[in-house]
Amino acid sequence: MLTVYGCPKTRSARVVWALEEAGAEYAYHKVDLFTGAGRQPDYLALNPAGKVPALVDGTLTLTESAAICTYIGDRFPASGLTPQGDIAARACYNQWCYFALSELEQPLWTLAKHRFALPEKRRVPAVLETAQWEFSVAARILALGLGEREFISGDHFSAADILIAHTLAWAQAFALPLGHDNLDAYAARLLARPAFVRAQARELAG
Ligand SMILES: N[C@@H](CCC(=O)N[C@@H](CS)C(=O)NCC(=O)O)C(=O)O
Repeated sequence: MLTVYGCPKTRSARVVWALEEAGAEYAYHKVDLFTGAGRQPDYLALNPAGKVPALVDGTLTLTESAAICTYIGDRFPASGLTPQGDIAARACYNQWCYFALSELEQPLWTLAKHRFALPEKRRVPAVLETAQWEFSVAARILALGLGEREFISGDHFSAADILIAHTLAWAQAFALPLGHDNLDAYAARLLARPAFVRAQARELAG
């Protein structure tokens, strides 16, 4: 049995979404970040960073959302969440996963950290405007890469779409315009997938 450690409205949504797409059986353990559960010794023993998501599968513990989503795709290959056996397709998939984390998500994380996540004395309001601009730069590259295609990598849904669509939902929650019609349509389409809707309900139910 796989166990996800997560908290609603965080990056654990990506992992629960991937599990729902894969039709996997899993247990969900809520780590309430807002009451300090991530800093309790039992959770720090699992993830010394005190962050979510984490996934435990037998003796394996993983703590990075992109690595976890990729693992779920490989663990449940029939899900089609990760390209199997075609190294070029896998490289394109990897490229968009890395883009999601290093380019698209980073400005949003900067906004979150300097608006509320960091201790007040560490926040630098002057970076907020630059972070918004950086997001618009990354969104433009994403819009060019997506073009008129339905999915970001290859011709079917993959875990790269999970990482990117979740990040676009994050931008929308911050009231940042995606700035491109194809991104608006892509986000609306992917965030309406039944597996994402189920994932949100599962996290809220704890
Ligand atoms: N790179 C990590 C980032 C994980 C992360 O920062 N998670 C946030 C929630 S979205 C968290 O747990 N923050 C709690 C903290 O920083 O103490 C991933 O993608 O899994």
